[in-house]
Formats: sequence, C-alpha cells, structure tokens
Amino acid sequence: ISWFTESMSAGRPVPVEIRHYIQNPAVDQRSCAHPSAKPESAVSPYACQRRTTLNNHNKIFTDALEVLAENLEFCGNQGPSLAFRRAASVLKSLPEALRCLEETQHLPCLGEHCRAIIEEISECGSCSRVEEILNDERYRTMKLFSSVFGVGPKTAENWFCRGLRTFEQVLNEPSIRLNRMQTAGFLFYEDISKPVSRTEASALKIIVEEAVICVNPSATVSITGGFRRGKEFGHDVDFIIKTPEAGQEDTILPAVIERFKSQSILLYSDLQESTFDLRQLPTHRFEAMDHFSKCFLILKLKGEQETGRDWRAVRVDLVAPPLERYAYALLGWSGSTLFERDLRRFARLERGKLLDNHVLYDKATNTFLPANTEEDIFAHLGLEYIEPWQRNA
Ligand code: DCT
Ligand code: MG
Repeated sequence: ISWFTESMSAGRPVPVEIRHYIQNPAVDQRSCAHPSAKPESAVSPYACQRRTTLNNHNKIFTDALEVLAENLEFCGNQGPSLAFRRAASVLKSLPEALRCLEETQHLPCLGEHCRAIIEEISECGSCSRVEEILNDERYRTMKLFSSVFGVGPKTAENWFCRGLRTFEQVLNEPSIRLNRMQTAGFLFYEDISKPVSRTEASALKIIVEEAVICVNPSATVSITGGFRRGKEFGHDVDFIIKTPEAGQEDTILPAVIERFKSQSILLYSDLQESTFDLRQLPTHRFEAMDHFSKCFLILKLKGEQETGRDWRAVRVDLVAPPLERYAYALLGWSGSTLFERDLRRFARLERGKLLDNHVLYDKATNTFLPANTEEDIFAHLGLEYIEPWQRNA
C-alpha cells in the first residue's frame, strides 16, 4: 500500500500523511525525512538506464498521468504528451511507493505540473482534471474509435468531428468507406479488443512455430513485444523469426501466410515486403515503421470461449529481419515503446550514435556497428544490460 492506507472514509482512502498529521500535528505534512530518500543522481532521465519491472508501486499516479498523456495525444499534442509519459515512466521505475511529495523533488522528468497532480491525488484520492477527461465526450469517443484495429487518431478525430459517437453511427454513415484493415477491425472487434493471455500467446507460438518450421526447418521463432517483457496480457502477440541464410527472410512470411490459409485459420493478413536498405541512415523520427519484411495478421485460435464458440480471433504480428540485423530487430520489437524511444535518444545525445530497429551508426567514425546479441548493442552504447522484463518503462 502506498501513500494511502486501505482504510476507507466515505468511500475514499485516507492519505497516510493526513492521518499522521492528525495524530501528530507537530509534524509538517509536507516534510518527509525518508531514510532511503534518493540522491539526485540515483534516477536517470533515460528509461534505458532504469530497470522498470511490471511491479508498479505508483499505479495510482501513473494511471492518472497516462490519461493526461493519452488525452494530449488525441489532441495531436505529442510533445506535452511525452512529458506526462516520461513522468509516469520515472514513477514506474521506483522500488517503492512515493511517501510524500518531497520525494519527487529529486526525480527527473517531474515538473511543477506533474507534482501538482501527484499532490492532488495524494490529498483527494483523485485528480479533478483526470476525472474531467475521463468524462469528456471527445476523449471517450476518441478512445472508443481508436480501439478499432486500423483506426488511428486521425481517423478517430475525423469521425468525431463529423458528429459520430458510436460504432453503429460509423457503420451506418454512407459517406464512410472503411479500408480492409478497419473492416476486419469491426468484424472481429469483440474478440480482438479482449486482452490476449499468456496461455493464449503460448498456444499461438506453437501454431506459428509449426508453420514456420514447415516452410523452413532451419528457421526459429521467438516471442517478443510485451510478452517477452513478462506481461500476462497483451493487445496482440508479437513474434520474430530468425532465418540462418541470406534472402530467406524475404520468402518465409508469404509461405507462412499460405500455410495459415490452408489450415483455415487466417482471418486477415497484411503482408509488408522488406524495404530494408543499409544505405539508409537511421531516421530521427521515432514513429517511423521499420523496413523489415513483416505481417499484421488476425488468426483463429481454437479453444472453448465464453461466447460458446470454439475459437477466438487474435491479433498476431510477425517480423523476419535479415540474420545480421536480428539483434537490432529483437531489441526494437521487445519494447516498451518508451524504452525504445529513450535508447535512441540516449544513443544520439549521449553517444553521438544513431540507433533504430536496423542498425547502430557511429557518427564519429561513420561506421555501422555489428551486433550478434542485444548485449552487444548495450555494450556499444556503454550501457549496463537491461533484461527484457526490466524494460517496462
Ligand atoms: N515498435 C517498433 N516500432 C513501432 C512500434 C512499435 O519497433 N513503430 C516496437 C515496440 C514494441 C513492439 O514493437 C511491439 O509493439 P506492441 O505490440 O504495440 O507493444 P507491446 O509492448 O507488445 O504491447 P501489447 O502488450 O499491448 O501488445
Ligand atoms: Mg504486442
């Protein structure tokens, strides 16, 4: 239990600080001489220099900060949104719950605005601005629309601005032409909006592995994305395929898709052929998709469902990089997104190197640095190795 005790008063937790103050008015509510108070140097402003497990001791604050971030993203304010994401990420990395506001003083990425929100939550149990957003029609509609596979913030905003508020209204609007991805998104919405469990991910790994090995017996499959970081649930299942010979990475995915089709488990597929070219330098734009051969799928996973059906639809992503790019691709696809973003920022600002999902480029020597493993990449960057389960920034 963090700032609050479990004891509830009028449906709200009583902040520990206030209880302490009531019991001992001589103690200043704000001051908290925490014996383990961290010196300024202890927490890095870069997520790639922090170990962030899934054991978040400050969820009450990070959930609020992430709502503020998401709302700004929906409004197209990426910069301010990132500031809230960074603040939340710093709190996620702490070994214990914040006990008083003073403890935030020495933390990076937490400005006055964030500290005011933390203070309000600690005193009232919630933040009025966050409550307002959660009840806001625009936020709620954007959240609903962008939960559909194939609908990004631009489309969601477009639909909202046209006065649409529900899926029914979108689907009945004659001027709206859904693309193939969105059509599948609505068709399988019930299933793919439901989190995928680790058990389901493991069942899918067997299916993917069987198809990959059938097509190329020397290829191997590894789970990546959130499940590699130890998450119990995900919105999809991400797999990376390793092929031992040059060129195999270009032919394996079309063949795997054909195999799924012949097994009648392919509900949707979007194959993106490789556009990888080593002559292209890493881009500074983080959001840019990588150039590897990849596919975004919806597969049928057999098994009794609550709906009474004997299968469910699941989102599956496969990526097949060239062997000598494998370590970079694995690192990039393992996430979290903020961890990846900070790895790149750290490389550029602190080491004069450009990193993306394909390469690490040293600007000083104008060379590409080779890597067989993720450990090699961390070593090139002069970073301590961070295990996948510690990358939940
Ligand atoms: N990624 C990337 N380039 C992008 C977007 C994402 O390299 N343009 C990486 C970061 C995480 C990884 O791919 C998988 O992406 P998601 O499945 O979206 O994230 P996740 O962490 O697996 O989250 P979830 O558990 O919800 O699937
Ligand atoms: Mg994922």
